[in-house]
Amino acid sequence: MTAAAPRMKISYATLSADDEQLQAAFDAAVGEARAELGRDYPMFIGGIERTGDAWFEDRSPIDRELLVARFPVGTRQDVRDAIAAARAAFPAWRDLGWRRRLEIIRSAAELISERQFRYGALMSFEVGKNRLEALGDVEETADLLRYYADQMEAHDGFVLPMGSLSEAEHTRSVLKPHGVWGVISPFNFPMALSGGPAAGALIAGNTVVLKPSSDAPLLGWKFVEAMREAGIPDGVLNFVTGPGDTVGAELEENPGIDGMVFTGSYEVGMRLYRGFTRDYPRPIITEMGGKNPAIITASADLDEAAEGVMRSAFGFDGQKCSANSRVYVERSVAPEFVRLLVERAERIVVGDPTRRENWMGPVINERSLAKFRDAVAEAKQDGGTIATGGRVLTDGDRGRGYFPTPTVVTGLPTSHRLFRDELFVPFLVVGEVESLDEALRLANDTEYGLTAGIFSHDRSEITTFLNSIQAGVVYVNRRSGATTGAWPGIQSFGGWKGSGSSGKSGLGPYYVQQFLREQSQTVMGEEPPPA
Ligand code: UN1
Repeated sequence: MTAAAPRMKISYATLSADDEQLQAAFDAAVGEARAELGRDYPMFIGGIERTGDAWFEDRSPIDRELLVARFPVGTRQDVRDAIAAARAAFPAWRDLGWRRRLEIIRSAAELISERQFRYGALMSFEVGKNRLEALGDVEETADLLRYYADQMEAHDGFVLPMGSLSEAEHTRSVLKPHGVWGVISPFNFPMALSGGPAAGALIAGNTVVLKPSSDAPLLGWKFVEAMREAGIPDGVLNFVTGPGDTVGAELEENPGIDGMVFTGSYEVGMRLYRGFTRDYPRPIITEMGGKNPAIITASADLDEAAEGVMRSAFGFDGQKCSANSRVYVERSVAPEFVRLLVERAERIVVGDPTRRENWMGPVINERSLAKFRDAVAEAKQDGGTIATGGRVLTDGDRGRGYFPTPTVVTGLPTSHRLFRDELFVPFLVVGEVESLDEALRLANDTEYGLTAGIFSHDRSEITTFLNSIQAGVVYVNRRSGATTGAWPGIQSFGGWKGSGSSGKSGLGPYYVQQFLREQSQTVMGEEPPPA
């Protein structure tokens, strides 16, 4: 970035789009990013760049004619080599000690923060995030590295003196790394959900093979770039690209992988969960989908509710597993709530998200757009009303990308599948309910349990909600996002039920421990040597 680039704290919830300095810095970064598009990038195996015979294209969802980058079509052999390199690098990385590991991770975090505009602009081209969402994703990555590093330090490397049954006995609990972790990351937070899980594993002393989404490998690559510049030793963080059914499958099946983090859909996550533990119980952290509800009671501030729902339903086109995709609103306030929501949705400007004026960009690919079209058609056919949206914009430049409009559907029965299935598009269904109890019953009647929100100004309703909602991340009266926008060290982010497997959340205080296994050490007589 240019010398004038400001250094700002950017999160999803706190940033103002009116900041002129920020907008100017982003404009400059877009120009630089554009000049950087269209290059070929290698995989990294044991610190060595590797390409191959075949390439796949990473094209921008803003404009199909825009080639963002090309990456190698990795093979099973590439993955085997990456796993072997990670195994070979493991003992030295483990024995380096956590203090030294933290220095490397923390300097990578600084590099990522310094480059927030450059990486943010590239991300905007690669996945279609608007400026603030892209900058937020980059800074979230840096904060994840910092926060997980702090965790290791706060627990003094997870060595804990235990009790003893006699004076001659010294016992401690030591958490130790497993070995090699696979990280499979999604397109929607291409940097934070590559960097966060990889950092968790690395801080704990494991080595990593990272496979990014084929829809968005570039920001995973940029994370690895920053880590390499920060001094991560060769072989500690390997990077492979290619299809799920070869590269992903090898990660799942290869016994040289000791643990796995997967973020993505419920279908793929559950298949992986079963496959990965087929022969023995290897740890696997899966973060899967959501069908996240917002409940609006008669005591809500409807303006606050409409704003919070709008931001979480349509931010990044609803392509967050935290997105708000269904609303249960008390009948008496439903018409007014829908009016306020529609008014806001219609003010959203849709278009090239690298440009300041556009708040909503494209969805990631043709398949997503088809899903959107099908949902609209199905809603109409089954008697729903398209309160706003329902269209795909194809005029001018937008015809070269995938631009749905923010869509609100009313009038469908709450038993309809559009209240049940995750779509990952800007499509929100609103159902009317008689009571909070009915809303909670419907909200919980799902295989998912990721995020949820309520808008209510009645203390007892809020208590009831907090006591009975089945979700890992919940928000009350949050104008900046009814169900989205968790931040490292502030909101732990993890799913219950079909949304996540571990019961401990990303972004939270118990994350790093999941990459470690416990050893009890009893030494008789003398004090044990340092752990
Ligand atoms: C995801 O969508 O995969 O709370 C994760 C949020 C983000 C995380 C979303 N921090 O919206």
